Amino acid sequence: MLKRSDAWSRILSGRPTDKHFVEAEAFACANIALIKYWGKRDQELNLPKTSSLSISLNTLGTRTRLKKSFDRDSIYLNGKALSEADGFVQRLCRFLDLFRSRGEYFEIHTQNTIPTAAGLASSASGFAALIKALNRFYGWKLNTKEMSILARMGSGSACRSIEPGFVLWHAGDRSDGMDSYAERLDTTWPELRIGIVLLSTEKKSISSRRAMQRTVDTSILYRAWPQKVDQDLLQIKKALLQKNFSLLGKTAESNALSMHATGLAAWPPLCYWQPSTLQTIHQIWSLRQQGFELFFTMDAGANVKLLFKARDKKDIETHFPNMQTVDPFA
Ligand code: 2P0
Repeated sequence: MLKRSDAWSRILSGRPTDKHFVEAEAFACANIALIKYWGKRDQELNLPKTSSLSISLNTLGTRTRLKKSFDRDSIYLNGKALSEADGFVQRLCRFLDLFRSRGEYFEIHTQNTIPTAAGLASSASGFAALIKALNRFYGWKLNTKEMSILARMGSGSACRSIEPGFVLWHAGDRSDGMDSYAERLDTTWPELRIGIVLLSTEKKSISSRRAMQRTVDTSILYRAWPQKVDQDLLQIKKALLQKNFSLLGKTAESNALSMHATGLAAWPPLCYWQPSTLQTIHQIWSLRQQGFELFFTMDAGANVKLLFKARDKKDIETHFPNMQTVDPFA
C-alpha cells in the first residue's frame, strides 16, 4: 500500500517549494452532484468506489486568500476567526501539513459567496480554493488534473470544484489515486437552472464522511449502488449529448433517491430528510404531474435542489418563493 505522501511527491517533485509569494488568492465554485459520490475504496486518499458527475455553480463558491504566518495557522471564515479546536480547522491544518516546505504557517481568509447555512459551501469549494491558492502561493504551475488530485485529498468532492460546468470524477483503480481526478466535460447547457430550496439551517446530524462509510459497512442495498451508478452515468451522458432535459432530470433524481435509500438500509439508519423535505418532494412530483419539467436532487442534508429550464424560471419561483436560482453557464 502506497503511503499518502506518494501521490503528493509524484505531483510536486521538481516543483518549487522553497520560494513563494507573500500572499495568494483564488476562487473555486461549489458543485452539485447529479450522479453522487457515495462510498470510498480508500478512506485516507478519498478514493471513491464509483465515478460521479456534477455541475459547478458558477459564482457560488469560496474565495480564499492565504498569507505566510510565522508561529501558527489561523483561519478566518467570512471575516470571523475560527477556533483551533474546530474540527474543520484541524482537518485543514493537517491538510496544510502536507505542503509546508520549511515549516511555514498560514493565515487563511475564506469568504463564501453562498450562505454557509445552505449546506452547499461545504468542504468541496473550500479545499479546491485552497489548492488553487497554494498553487499560486508556491508558483507550482499545476494543471487542473493535478490540482484535482490534490484537492481530492482534502475532501473527495473538492476534486470536482476545480473546474466550471459539467464535471466528471473518474473513480480510477490505482491504489495511489493518480487516476482518480475530475475533468470538465466539453458541453454546456445554457437553459439549465438549479434552484436551491433552503429548508433547514441546522447542522447535519452526521457528516457525509461518516454516513457514507456506515452505508458501505452495513447497508445491504449498497451492493447495488455501483451498478446503479454505471447505468445512471450512461443515461446522463446520453442526456447531455442529446440535450434531453427530462432524461437528465429523471436520472439525477433517481440517483439521489437511490443514494438516500442505501442510507435508510444502513444501521443505525441514516435519514437526512425533515418533514419539509418530504413535503417539497411531493410538491415537485405534483407540479410534474401538472406538466412542469421539474426534477430534484439532494445531498447529505435536508435541503432540496431543483433542476428546471430557464423558460420555467418565473413559474417555479412562484411555487418556491425562498428558492435561490443559479445559472451555471451565465
Ligand atoms: C456528492 N456528497 O457527490 C456526495 C453526495 C454527499 C452526498 O461528496 O469524506 O464531503 O470529504 O471525501 O466530499 C460529500 O462528501 O466527503 C459528498 P469526504 P465529501 O456530492
